[in-house]
Amino acid sequence: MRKIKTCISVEFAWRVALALVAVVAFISLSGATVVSASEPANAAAGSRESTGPVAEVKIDNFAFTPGVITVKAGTQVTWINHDEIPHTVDSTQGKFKSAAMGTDEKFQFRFTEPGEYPFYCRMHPKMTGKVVVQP
Ligand SMILES: [Cu+2]
Repeated sequence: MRKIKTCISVEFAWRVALALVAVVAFISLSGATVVSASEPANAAAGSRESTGPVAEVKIDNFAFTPGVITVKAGTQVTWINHDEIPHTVDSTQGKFKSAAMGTDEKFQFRFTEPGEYPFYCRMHPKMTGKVVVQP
């Protein structure tokens, strides 16, 4: 009888040990999950920072300012419409094309290839500008 009891308690001890191992494993796994969950967030934040340089072109009083902007390859250019009527940003080479932007709306495009990128507003074709992308 005593032997059986011992066996049971050994088995019970094993179960407790296994349960502890499982709990420890779960904690370390969830710890790993937390780490891996925060890593992409950090990576995303990092990539947001490492997205490279940014530049801004304002649209004000039917004009792009600056009219010619020179940036490094990889720069993300943001156009912001400060007028009270809609404007667009259209590449004359068909490289990019914004929707009609209302007041304070933005359009963004990343220039990865060196070159010259003239653009205009398709609602007011006399509104023109150019992005010069340097290597
Ligand atoms: Cu316009």
